[in-house]
Amino acid sequence: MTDLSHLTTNFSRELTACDSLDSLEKIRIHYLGKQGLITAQMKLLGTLADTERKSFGAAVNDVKQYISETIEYQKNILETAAINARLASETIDITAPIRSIQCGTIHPISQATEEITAIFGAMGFTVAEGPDIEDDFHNFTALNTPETHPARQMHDTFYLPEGSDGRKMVLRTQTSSVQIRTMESNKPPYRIIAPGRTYRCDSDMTHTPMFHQVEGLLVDKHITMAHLKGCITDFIHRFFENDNIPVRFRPSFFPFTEPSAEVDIGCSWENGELKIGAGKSWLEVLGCGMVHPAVLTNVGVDPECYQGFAFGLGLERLAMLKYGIADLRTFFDSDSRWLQHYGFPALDIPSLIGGLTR
Ligand code: 2NL
Repeated sequence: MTDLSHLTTNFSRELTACDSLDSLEKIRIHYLGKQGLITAQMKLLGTLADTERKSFGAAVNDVKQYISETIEYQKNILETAAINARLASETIDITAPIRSIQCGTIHPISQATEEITAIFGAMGFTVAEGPDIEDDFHNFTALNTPETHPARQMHDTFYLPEGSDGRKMVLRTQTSSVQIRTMESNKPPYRIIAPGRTYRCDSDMTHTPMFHQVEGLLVDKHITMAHLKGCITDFIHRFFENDNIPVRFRPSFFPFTEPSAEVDIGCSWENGELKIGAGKSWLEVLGCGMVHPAVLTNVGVDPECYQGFAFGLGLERLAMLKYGIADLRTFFDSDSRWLQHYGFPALDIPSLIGGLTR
């Protein structure tokens, strides 16, 4: 049996010295814990005679209640003090300037892809995709490109090292290979566009080794060059948002189309500034033609039953013209200031059904 008043005095002294929740918890354990001083006194009760147990038990209980209530009270005081200290140290300076928030933007190439996809989407074209790494057949042979064609030469095309299967693979030089694959694995009619990356071994002011194309293909019964001209003219008017732009089809040559044409739009140069839509000059914007019968035969489509047209356009060039971008190479610099300036807000993508919404 310990002198309870001695125990209480010690407790009070310890409590006075206690100034943190941690040390308060140590005090609680010291008195009320499993091995604590009060707990030890409670355990002692069983060894006492009845009369003694009654009075001492009541006394121990009183002290125990006093200690636990005092600790609880002190805990409240310390917790409140801790909160007040935090509130005092964590004040918010509402006069401080905000941190600038920089939102990402849609790259002009992505924007142009979306706009072009929306225009052709409204005409019933769907998007087809295929691999960037192609075999010789899908990139050249199926497209009626002669073995001697300059496009096949080493200096125009990125050839990959020959694999163990001996297959000659290339980085696709146009996205036509996507349309070849679509025709191989589906029955006509076809009405697809193939946007994507293309690669040519070329690098100067107006060429980058990787660039973007959208190719289109429409094959059905009774398709004529009039359909081609109408489709391309409508596209140009919608893309440049001006129905009065003069459009000119100029005879040209591609191995995969016959006849073939290059398409120019009317423009003028005033004080060195390009104006699209009127004037005496012409600007080439895309190439097109009626799909060569040999190409249809190569993918198992009977050219006696089906005809069609195809076109290919360079996205960088069209984006430069529409958005007023002067230098091709800036597209690929990843300069965030350039992207802030020429990029588009993320929630402004034209709907695939409604056409342009900008
Ligand atoms: C250009 C010219 C063109 C095609 C691409 C094509 C695809 C198939 C069949 C026939 Cl599967 N033709 N594509 C046709 C004419 C021109 O691109 O100057 N592109 C930038």
